[in-house]
Amino acid sequence: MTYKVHNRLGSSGFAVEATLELSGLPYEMVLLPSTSDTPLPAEFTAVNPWRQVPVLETPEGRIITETAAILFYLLDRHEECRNGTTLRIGDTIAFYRWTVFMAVNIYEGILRISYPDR
Ligand SMILES: N[C@@H](CCC(=O)N[C@@H](CS)C(=O)NCC(=O)O)C(=O)O
Repeated sequence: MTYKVHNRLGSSGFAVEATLELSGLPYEMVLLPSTSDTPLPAEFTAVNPWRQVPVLETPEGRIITETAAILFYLLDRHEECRNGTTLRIGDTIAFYRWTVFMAVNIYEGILRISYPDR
C-alpha cells in the first residue's frame, strides 16, 4: 500500500508530504521540474486536468486533488494521521475550519500574486 504524491517545491503539497512522513505511511514523491509562479508542464493534465499540484494517488489508483481534500481523506482513513505518536489533532473543528479557510480565502490572494493574469 503506497501513496504517490505529485508535487513541486514551494507548493502547499508540503502539508501532504509532512502528513505522510510524520504518520509513517509509505509514499513515493514525484517532484515536477517546475518552479513557483510558472505553469506546470502541459503533460501533467493527464494526471490533473486542472494542471495543479499537489495530487495524491491512492494505493487503489484514485486521484485526489485539492490540498484540503487530500488532508481530510488521509485523516479519515488513517488513525495515525489524527491520533498517532507524532501527529495529533486536538481540536477537530478548528482543524477543519482553518484548512477550509486557507483554501477558500487565503489561497485566492496568493493566486493573484503568483498568476495576476488569471
Ligand atoms: N486549490 C489548490 C491550489 C493548488 C495550487 O495552486 N497549486 C500550485 C502549486 S504552487 C500550482 O499547481 N500552480 C500551478 C498553476 O496553477 O498553474 C489546493 O489547495 O491544492
